[in-house]
Amino acid sequence: MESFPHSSACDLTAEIGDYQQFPNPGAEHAATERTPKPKLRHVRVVLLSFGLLCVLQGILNVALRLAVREPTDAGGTEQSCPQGWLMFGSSCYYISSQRRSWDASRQDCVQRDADLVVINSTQEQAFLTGFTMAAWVGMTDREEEGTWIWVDGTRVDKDRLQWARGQPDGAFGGEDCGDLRTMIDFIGLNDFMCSARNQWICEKTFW
Ligand SMILES: [Ca+2]
Ligand SMILES: [Ca+2]
Repeated sequence: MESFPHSSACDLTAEIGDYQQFPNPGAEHAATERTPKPKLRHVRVVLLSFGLLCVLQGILNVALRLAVREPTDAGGTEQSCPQGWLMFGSSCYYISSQRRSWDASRQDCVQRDADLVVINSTQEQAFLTGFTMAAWVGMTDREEEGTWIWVDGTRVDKDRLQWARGQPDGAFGGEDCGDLRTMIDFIGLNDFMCSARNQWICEKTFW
């Protein structure tokens, strides 16, 4: 990169040096008397301009740093996730290492100022796939068998999201809670017994 500070400083000092070498016809005589060696003067000018440039650079650095930091200090638009959470799109995700029932998992999310994850897109599903073999997500068909609802009240778009092979199957006398599977030959959403113990995924959005 040509804009590297040192290279620009060198160019500038060279220019000043060249300029100093041009004779000043009016004061030539007096000048040579006051400063007997023009070469020494040349070196002094170079050193002085280099010093000045360094000072300027320092001031610029501080000013830039302040300018960059200011908006984040003011707060508001900065987007970051709590430590240990993952960021994707405009959401933060917590993936538990423990295993709990669907209800206990949801409770944990609420305590973290979040809720079980609502999967809104195939991209979001793809992002969350692979972290665990099975993790609770925020969908249930408790209210009406076969009608899957997210914890935010929206309906699960059954056709758009990927279900694991043959799911939902309502096995074991009805499975009313949803999890996300990443197992060999069994990848995608699945309905499962709410009382089973799974890992879980919490989500909180920036806005
Ligand atoms: Ca979501
Ligand atoms: Ca199932």
